Amino acid sequence: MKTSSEKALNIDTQCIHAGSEPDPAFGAAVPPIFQTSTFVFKTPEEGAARFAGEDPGYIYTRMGNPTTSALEEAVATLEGGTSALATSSGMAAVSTVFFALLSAGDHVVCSQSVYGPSRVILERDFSRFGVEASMVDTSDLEVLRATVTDRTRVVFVETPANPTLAITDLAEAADIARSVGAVLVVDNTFMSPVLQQPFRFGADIVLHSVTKFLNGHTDVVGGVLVFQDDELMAKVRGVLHYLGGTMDPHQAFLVHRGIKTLAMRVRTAQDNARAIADLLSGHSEVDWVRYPGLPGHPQADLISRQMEGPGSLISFQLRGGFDAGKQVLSAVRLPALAVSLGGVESLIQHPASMTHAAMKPQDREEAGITDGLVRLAVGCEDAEDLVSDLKQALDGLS
Ligand code: LCS
Repeated sequence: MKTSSEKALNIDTQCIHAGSEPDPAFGAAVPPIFQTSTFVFKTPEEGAARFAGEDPGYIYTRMGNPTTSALEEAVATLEGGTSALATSSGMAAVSTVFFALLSAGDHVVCSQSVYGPSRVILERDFSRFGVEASMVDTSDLEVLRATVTDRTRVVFVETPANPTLAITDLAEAADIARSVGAVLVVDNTFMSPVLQQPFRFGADIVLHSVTKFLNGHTDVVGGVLVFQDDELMAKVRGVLHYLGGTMDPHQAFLVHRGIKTLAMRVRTAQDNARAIADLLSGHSEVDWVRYPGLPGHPQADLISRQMEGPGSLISFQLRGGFDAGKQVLSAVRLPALAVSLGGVESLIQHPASMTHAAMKPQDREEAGITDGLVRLAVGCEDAEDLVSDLKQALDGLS
């Protein structure tokens, strides 16, 4: 199936077919795993032409591999991009973008609530190279507008944000970034392209931890960067290929296989999350619930404009604070007590002591990551089973 015709197809169809041309050697129906570190040149001239960029053939797996290329084509198609670069982890995608686009004296603006390490590398590591970072509430557009300067080269947004589920208006953020000549990078991990396609709102780079929904089976760590602009892609690709955070072909094969069921997994998990959010919001032991699908959400208009659905991540706090949270983490039988999200299995964790533990306590508080916040990544189990399990854990508190 050709990429040009895939663009017009629905995302459910794209998930199954994108990047899955029959293998030209034997007609294998799915892209084979080219488990090789290097590629043999027929002649010295061919090798030289490949290095010179005059022959598009493969050279060395750190710089490209057919199995990885097939995955990249699939993700680019799903996101409405023109090209993609698969990376060894989501953090390899994040750090490669920062390395490629930031120099000493540059300024970066980052959502204050993001996956902990994404901001910690800016504050702890990129600061050592003279990059200045501002962590702000990007869901407040006035704040974002007031923070960018003519030195801002990157605006990095996660929406919905990990773990507060704060939502940033992507079209407005893109305008603000553009007004100072900065690149808008959107971490779309929580939504997947099934529920949100940031290029439609003006993003320049879309990234994912494919460890999550795209792979979906809790057995691979990986990342991807997606582009619409060839020059921007070439700049990032050059850095990725030499820094070395490339994806391995076996990883790529598994992620590509996972993508075939992405749309159905995302929707099943979302249906389950809606049922669980209803239970939580009506339960007397629950202090508050954050879930973009709850009625009366203050950003309901933006949510319906920007997102195809509320997704399957829920954050909540119990009246009994973290002590009660710990009890629930131990009392649930189905969600495993583990970090990560986006797999078919439900997972539950405590961000302040786990995924966001490396942040300073004051930064966590400012970002709304309270000590009592519990994050539930809802999976694809049966909705009734999940609801009754969570209910017995909550009822056990009273
Ligand atoms: N971006 C987001 C939004 C994430 O949630 C994560 C990981 C990353 C990037 C980094 O991706 P990785 O290198 O792990 O593939 N989030 C995790 C989480 O919430 N729990 O464990 C990992």
